[in-house]
Amino acid sequence: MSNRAELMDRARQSIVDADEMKAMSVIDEARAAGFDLVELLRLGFGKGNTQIGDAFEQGILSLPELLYSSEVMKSVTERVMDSIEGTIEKKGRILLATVEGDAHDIGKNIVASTLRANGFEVIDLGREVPASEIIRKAEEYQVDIIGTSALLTTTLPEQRKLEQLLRELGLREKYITMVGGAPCTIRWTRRIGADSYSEDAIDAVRQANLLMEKKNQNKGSR
Ligand code: B1M
Repeated sequence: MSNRAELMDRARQSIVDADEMKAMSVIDEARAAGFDLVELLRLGFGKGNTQIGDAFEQGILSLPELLYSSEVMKSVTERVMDSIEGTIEKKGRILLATVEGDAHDIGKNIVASTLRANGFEVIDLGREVPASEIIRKAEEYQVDIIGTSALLTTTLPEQRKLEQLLRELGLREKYITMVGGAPCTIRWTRRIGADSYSEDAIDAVRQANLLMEKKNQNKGSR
């Protein structure tokens, strides 16, 4: 019989080791033992996800290692989310995309997995997505939040383009906007009129929680 703390640690380690087989067997064991899979995702696998992001930033982890680990995190998140589909109430629906002209999606994928692991429904449009397409999909899926990632100083203006287009279409008040990516700053966020900036995936969850709380309070007071 597996002990909870030991399973959590094995989940974390499976992401650090980018070991998909090990990760899947931890999910099977946790399910058989009746553990909460969302908690396993958040406090076990999620911890590994944060650890690999930090290790890359500190130069301890190489880029291919980061890629392999984030792919395992993606599979694990999908597997857990599929198995609990419909059993938990989602905190909100978030659309994520890397902006047009930008092929960097490793960080955005980590943000997507972390948000999913923390109870958000995420519609991930992938990378190099034009602002018009982001808005079209936001309308189609009736999302609460639109989040964009930009990794190049040359593609950062796409985040401003999204804000402008939303305003032109009279949709700016309908959506909460979140921005992120290495060259993005709080100053830039204020300058373009986006609602929120997050430094990393954990911060993105914190911001999304706050923004949804605020949205629900406003709904309640109307
Ligand atoms: Co590119 N690249 N790259 N690259 N690349 C950078 C970004 C660069 C800093 C390298 C350098 O010069 N030192 C530089 C940008 C310089 C600049 O503009 N200031 C650069 C360049 C110049 C380029 C090319 C132009 C190179 C060329 O072809 N001449 C080219 C552009 C291609 C294009 O986009 N059209 C290019 C290409 C590539 C690859 C395709 C080879 C590859 C991307 C593969 C992929 O993503 N699928 C790549 C990579 C891997 C990098 C580096 C090495 C790593 C980026 C990364 O994944 N970081 C990068 C240098 C570096 O950072 N050491 C570099 C790890 C990731 C976890 O962090 O993405 O910051 P990050 O995400 C974080 C936070 O930012 C935040 O949370 C994440 C998790 O903690 N976050 C959000 C991100 N999005 C968020 C959204 C949110 C909230 C938080 O809310 C919505």
